[in-house]
Amino acid sequence: MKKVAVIMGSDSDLPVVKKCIDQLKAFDIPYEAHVISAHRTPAQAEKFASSAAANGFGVIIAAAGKAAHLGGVLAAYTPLPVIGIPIKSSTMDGLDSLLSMVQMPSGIPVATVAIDGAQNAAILAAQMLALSDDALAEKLVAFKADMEAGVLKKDAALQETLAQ
Ligand code: RP5
Repeated sequence: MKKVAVIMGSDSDLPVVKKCIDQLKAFDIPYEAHVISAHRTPAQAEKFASSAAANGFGVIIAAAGKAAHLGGVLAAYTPLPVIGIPIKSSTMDGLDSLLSMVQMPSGIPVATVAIDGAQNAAILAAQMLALSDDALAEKLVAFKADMEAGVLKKDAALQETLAQ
């Protein structure tokens, strides 16, 4: 299976990004995580993204806050799909990060999840890789079934509470 690259702009993003890494691990998806900044280490951002496909990656996840250009810069240097996680890291509650990631010009998409939506980034990456991996596709079906069972259980508990 191809690897997922989890790139964060700063180690201060890790508490949020950890939810993404945990979900990738739960799906047994091989990954690498790195701190690379679009602004502080632009040469590394170019180098990593330019060689990512040749290095066995299938998807890149980019987490960044404030003027969050990381996803866009990585996407500029690779044909791989890039998923952005806008981090709520500033006085603007993450809206700055969200808009910096999602408002990409035509030709360079960044598939942006919700502010701090790290788990969804991992699920979306899994769905992309599952297009060519039947075992992973089965794990995604089981994941959805578990979610459904969890909600049904909560509804049953609610009905019991309301009936008292
Ligand atoms: C962004 O600036 C990072 O992704 C992080 O969310 C934010 C703050 O970085 P630090 O100053 O904590 O390193 O580039």
